[in-house]
Amino acid sequence: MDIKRELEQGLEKSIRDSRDYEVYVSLVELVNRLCAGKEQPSKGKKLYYISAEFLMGKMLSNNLLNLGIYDEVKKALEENGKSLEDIAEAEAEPSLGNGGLGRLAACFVDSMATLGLNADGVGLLYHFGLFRQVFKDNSQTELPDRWGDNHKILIPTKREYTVSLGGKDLKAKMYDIFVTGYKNGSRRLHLFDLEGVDEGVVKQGIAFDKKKTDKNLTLFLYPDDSDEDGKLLRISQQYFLVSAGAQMILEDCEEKGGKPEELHKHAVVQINDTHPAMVIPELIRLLIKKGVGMDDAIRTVSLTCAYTNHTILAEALEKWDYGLLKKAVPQLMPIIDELDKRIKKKYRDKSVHIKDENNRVHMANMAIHYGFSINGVAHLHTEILKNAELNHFYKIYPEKFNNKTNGITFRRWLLCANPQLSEYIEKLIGAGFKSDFAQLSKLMKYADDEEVLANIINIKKNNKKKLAGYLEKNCDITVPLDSVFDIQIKRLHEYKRQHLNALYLINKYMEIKSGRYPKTPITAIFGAKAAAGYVMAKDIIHLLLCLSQLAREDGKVSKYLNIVMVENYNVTKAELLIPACDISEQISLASKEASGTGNMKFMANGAVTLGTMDGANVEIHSLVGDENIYIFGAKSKEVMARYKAGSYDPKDYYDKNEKLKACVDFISGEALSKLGDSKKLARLRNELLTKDYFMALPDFEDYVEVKDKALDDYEDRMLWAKKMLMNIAKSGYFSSDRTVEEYNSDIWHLG
Ligand code: 26Q
Repeated sequence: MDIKRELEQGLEKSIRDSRDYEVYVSLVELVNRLCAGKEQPSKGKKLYYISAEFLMGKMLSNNLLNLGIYDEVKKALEENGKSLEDIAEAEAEPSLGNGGLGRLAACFVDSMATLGLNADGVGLLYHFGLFRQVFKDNSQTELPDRWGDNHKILIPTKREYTVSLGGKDLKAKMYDIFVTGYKNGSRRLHLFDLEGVDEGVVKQGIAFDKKKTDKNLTLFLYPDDSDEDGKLLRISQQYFLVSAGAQMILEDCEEKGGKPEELHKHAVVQINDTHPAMVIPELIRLLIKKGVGMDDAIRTVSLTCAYTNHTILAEALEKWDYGLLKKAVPQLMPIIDELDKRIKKKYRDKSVHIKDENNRVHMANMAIHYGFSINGVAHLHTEILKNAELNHFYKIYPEKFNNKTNGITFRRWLLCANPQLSEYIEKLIGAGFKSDFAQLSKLMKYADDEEVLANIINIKKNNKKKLAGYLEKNCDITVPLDSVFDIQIKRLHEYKRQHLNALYLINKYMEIKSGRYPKTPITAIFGAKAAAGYVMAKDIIHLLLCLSQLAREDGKVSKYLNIVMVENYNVTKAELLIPACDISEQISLASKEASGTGNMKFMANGAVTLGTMDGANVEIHSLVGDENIYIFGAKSKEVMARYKAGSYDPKDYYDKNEKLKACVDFISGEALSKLGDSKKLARLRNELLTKDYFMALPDFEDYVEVKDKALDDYEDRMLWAKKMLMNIAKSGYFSSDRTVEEYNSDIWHLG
């Protein structure tokens, strides 16, 4: 292909005379043309992966790689005075997700396209995404993330559907994004947008009139739901997604000549967490409208829908107030009533009912009863679902429960994010690993090869240099290149325990102040957004930013310890951070992190995990062995027993351990209060001392000991490099191609 000609035709001028953004647009148009020519035929049964989030990340480089024209384009641009890297910067990252669940959905659509499965993603088009995080006075503030302003990846379609909300008809318009498969065809992600949505209703920050659903419905992901209007808006968004989605699915079925009552033969719907669970009653309602009887409609839909659970936190399992549901979606209530009635008739056990005594509708319960599969996302998580959290359901439907350990797409997270490492691996073991990541295990034979180890150390150094350059330019912070890069990047949540890491850093700070210096300087990096209404999470960000300033402004300390909080953490930043990491922090309270997927990305890029026996860390541990991972803290059984006993008191640990006491007190002490808001800091300390719901204090001592051991081991660079290599070599299991193949062979059964 003559790339220059293709691009210049679109540009109507030379590449050289065009601005980066213009070249970007012309490249997107080229990608879309190529994708349109590679669309896979929709034959046989089709999977619809329905999700409130798709955290796609920038798409251009990944698409060029998958289409096999990355090098060609890069060369053509260079010959015409442009750099692909600069042009990729002109692309805004689609802000259609929040965290792991959304990124998982994005990895899955990549794998589906690569494997050539008949499968589409179905989601919403949020104009302002979650929010753009801006730090001010060491605190998080939120602004609309205007990612769509310059976006050309959206392809308008002719499809539109009417959705009734609160008795009013709204129109859903469908846009598509092409998803490319690696050396294979392309597929589509369908995103619904509200016709007539008005960006102008957002006034200050991310505040807007929540009542104007006909104007605001597709502006934000997870709008604040602390009041009734917010809850109504959330319900409305969810229904808008599932109603438009369900209409599209039935339309597809009809187009293929399928009868409505045989939907399960033509479609399978994977429900990503509870957010789209209303698709079940909506499909039933639509089938009944088409003349199918209630019994048949329920049976067909139950054979069509499968549910993935991503959490065991009770507060994250959605329960909607019956009265609110009735206000937003009165048409669904007779169906929900019927579904509930049938369950109540069969089971007296209240824990499996759909409508509870407080008139709340349990979305997960509905999805388990009226779907044919429920899966957890890592071995431990599924075991906990079966044996504890959802045990009552497991007893009724043992055959429905299954595990699908999460995965990541190595195309994005290794090939694109870390080209130097990827090329080096190719030199060592050939290109086969690029389509079969299990082949990374061939690297094992180099575990004691000093030249290879020296080379991977060198690649890591280059990635650190690139990150340091970015931090210097964008965060105004200079980090020593020879320091150990210790990184914790994920949503801010108490169970993920960023504050445990903070307690460690406070301890390290005090050690340095008392003249005990680490052998190698430490660069601790965080990236996290806190939900706008989550006070404790925002207080933890405040603590991290104050600590960062404290260390930065103390010349004696900053030689040994740097603490960096990256603003507006997103996929693009993850791609820069992960390849540069030495120690991957995966320190959730055991039993609480369903899987984690960042842990897998770090591993594939040669970082060593410091973590608890939680989520997929357990599987990483059994793959790499004790030697190549740092495990600490209470195990899940112990944690669950502690909760059950109900006798945990953080004070017991605080009083017993001088070091811990000093660290906890430091939070609200003079040094930090001078830099921040003493009320917030005191509130955080008090919370830890009186509640500590996620048990950071009991794990503190072990965390400090094991982390210091990791830092000590880092001193022997060759030994460390061997750990890096072993992690890379064993990471292939976590390819999302493997996960998606398992979904297909156990749940979807696509041709
Ligand atoms: C629920 C109720 C009310 C408001 C919001 C929510 C809500 C919103 C988002 C609940 C959950 C989420 C997101 C969850 C999520 O990202 N879960 C992560 O999923 C990953 C993929 O399976 C796992 O690896 C992570 O362990 C899990 O935390």
